[in-house]
Amino acid sequence: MSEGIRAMWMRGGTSKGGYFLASDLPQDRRERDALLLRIMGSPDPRQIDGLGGANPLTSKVAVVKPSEREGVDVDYLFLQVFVDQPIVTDSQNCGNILAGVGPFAIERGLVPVTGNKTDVRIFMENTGQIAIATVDTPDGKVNYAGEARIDGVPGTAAPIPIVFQDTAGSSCGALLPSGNAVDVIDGVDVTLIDNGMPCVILDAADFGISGQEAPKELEANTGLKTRLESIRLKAGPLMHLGNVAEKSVPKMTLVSPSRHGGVISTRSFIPHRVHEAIGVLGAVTVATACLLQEGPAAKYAEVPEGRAKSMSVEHPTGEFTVIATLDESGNVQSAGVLRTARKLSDGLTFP
Ligand code: NQM
Repeated sequence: MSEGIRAMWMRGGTSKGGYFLASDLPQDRRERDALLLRIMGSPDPRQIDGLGGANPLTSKVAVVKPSEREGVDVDYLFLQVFVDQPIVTDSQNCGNILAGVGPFAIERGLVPVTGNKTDVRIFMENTGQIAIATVDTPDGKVNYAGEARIDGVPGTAAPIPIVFQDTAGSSCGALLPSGNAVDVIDGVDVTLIDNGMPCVILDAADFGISGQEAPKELEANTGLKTRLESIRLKAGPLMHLGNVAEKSVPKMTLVSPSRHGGVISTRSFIPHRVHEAIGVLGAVTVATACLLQEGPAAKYAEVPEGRAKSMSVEHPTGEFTVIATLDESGNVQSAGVLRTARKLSDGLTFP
């Protein structure tokens, strides 16, 4: 039996996964991926022989190392471990798992505590951008308990505000990679957009649904899923993502008018299961689509006035507020979000 691999398991935002120091994993990518598949118990829809939770939202990995970049504390590589296929991909970032990176880096001694709050500057390797997470650190160590509440997670926890900068075109090279606010694919108007997460924004009404359905109901709608996958495979090359058949991007976000006072309502295929809430950078990207002149999101969006916009994106288990700060040209310059995280276990895992 192996001597075990050091891993911390954490809830990060509305996701859950394993957090590893890069130095605790094999350098060789194939060896590393084989190991992570074993640890998660993939490929298997139940992940019965591993720590994965049988859902893409609970089959995630953060690989963290001290950064050599000027003004950056740590580098964070996100890996999505597919549940039922032998695939580990770095083709997407994850802002939820990101929420645990600051606490993890402090716990592992990569970042010193600087007072009651400690800012951790994180280079997100998947997309090459910086996020600044503020971690609650009274008494010289990470505190996880607190009063912050995020929809999609029961109870409350210590707040972890995160600010993203310059996320436009994170994976696709441009905010609107096709050059258009609206394209037509399979006869449907779509917005192909990337402000931190490549997303295809679609009008739920174009698929004969209200956009208020529960995730399970949407996942049972095979006709809908077939149409979305056909659009997604065509969107991939238009978004400069190449063949996306085995990639977890772009995400497919169905929008409809808000029902609870927010800017817009969403249901997100990520890309084959339906998110119980919405991804962090997914929400930033949808909020940005709401600010365009045209497109399925702009059509329904109720956008607040001012250069610092508090934009509430509704999702199946509540809402997600993005504080979008616009520059003079009306482009999103930075986006602030609130997340929480919780350390669930720390020890050895035996692949
Ligand atoms: O968009 C799920 C999640 C995510 C991604 C997904 C995320 C983000 O909720 O930043 O957080 O879309 O695969 O963890």
